[in-house]
Amino acid sequence: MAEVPHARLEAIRDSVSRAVANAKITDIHTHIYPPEFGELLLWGIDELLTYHYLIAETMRYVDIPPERFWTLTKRAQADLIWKTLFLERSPISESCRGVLTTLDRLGLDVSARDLDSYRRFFAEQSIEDYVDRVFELAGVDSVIMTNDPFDDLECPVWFANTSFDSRFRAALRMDGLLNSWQTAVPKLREWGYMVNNDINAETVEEVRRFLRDWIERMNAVYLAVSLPPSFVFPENSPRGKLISECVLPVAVETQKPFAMMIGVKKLTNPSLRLAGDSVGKASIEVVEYLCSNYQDAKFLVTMLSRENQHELCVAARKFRNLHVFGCWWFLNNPSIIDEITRMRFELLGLSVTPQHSDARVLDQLIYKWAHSREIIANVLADKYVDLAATGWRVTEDEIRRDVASLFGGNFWNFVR
Ligand code: HDL
Ligand code: ZN
Repeated sequence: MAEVPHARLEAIRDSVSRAVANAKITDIHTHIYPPEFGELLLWGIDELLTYHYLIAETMRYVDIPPERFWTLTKRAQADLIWKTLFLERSPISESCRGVLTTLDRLGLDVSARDLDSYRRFFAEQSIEDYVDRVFELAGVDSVIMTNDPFDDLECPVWFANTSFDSRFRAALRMDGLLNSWQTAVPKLREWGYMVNNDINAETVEEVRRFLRDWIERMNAVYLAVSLPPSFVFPENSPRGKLISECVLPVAVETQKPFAMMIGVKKLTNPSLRLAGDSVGKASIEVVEYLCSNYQDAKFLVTMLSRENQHELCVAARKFRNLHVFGCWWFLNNPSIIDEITRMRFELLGLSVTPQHSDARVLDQLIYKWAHSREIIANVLADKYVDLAATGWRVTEDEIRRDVASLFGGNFWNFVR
């Protein structure tokens, strides 16, 4: 074991910090939209404060029922959240800290705690310029959206053939199709797809046509669905049949990856609405089965339960058509990002996409990537320091090469 000079260790850490700080990121899963999508694009301090993560945290303190909270205006909700989580107690949670990181990186005086002055700043922004500023501050050069044909606000945008900012790429989100088939049938029929509740041969062909049409309409980068902890496959259910007869054949035919986001328990507390979802440990066997039995399909997988992470890494060691990504939702916290990233680098080397932002509010790109870059850079530097102790000397170019692969390169190679 070579004794590594302190100066060499510092040089390694500096090189990694620079490479990660300068990396141009592809954010492979978000819920943000370009201005052309109208009110689907959320931005500014009141949207930052009413992020559903902060609503859940606020409801733990305030003595008003959720039903009453939902009657408040967005501004009144933001005022209550600001008072409750930021002024009446220190904002130490990751979601609270994120708001402050964003304000700070935008050049606002966080120490002033002056919500009205922050509101005045955002009111002065033109959204077109502001999108550029957010992407620049976040160091992001493209984002993959979450695009749901069954969303009544979003669907018309696609039928209007609106052209929009090429930094925003689409992912065809299939929850409406796969997780609520009975509701999907009338909509599909309204759009001219002659489907029946009974998934017979004609329905299979029509759903395949629906998928092909939307992949083309969106120029979708991948197909995605969120799945419960109870997800099993194969399964004699509408979801099981639709995945095996429609999604997988079209994914293979188009070579679009099938992104499975597994482990969400929807509406554990319905009164909290979007903030009411929870997490459960899912079956890694379903991932192994799919990767093993559909070797000409490509699977992007992220799992929501911390308890699934190690077995997901091991599964990825067995199947090259499995690409692991992100520290999703309840995992997107410094202590867990650190743990999961170390586990992944140790088991999978650089063959992962360690993070996505899941940003719902445009400005969140700034904090979600500031926080994650710091953690991922620290873990990566530790790994190069471990290498240095063997006598291996990694060059600056090699560090930049490795970092580029983690922050988008691996993803685009997998997608192609
Ligand atoms: O299903 C998903 O894509 C999740 O990310 C949900 O949108 C969730 O509400 C969320 O925003 N998590 O960060
Ligand atoms: Zn998401």
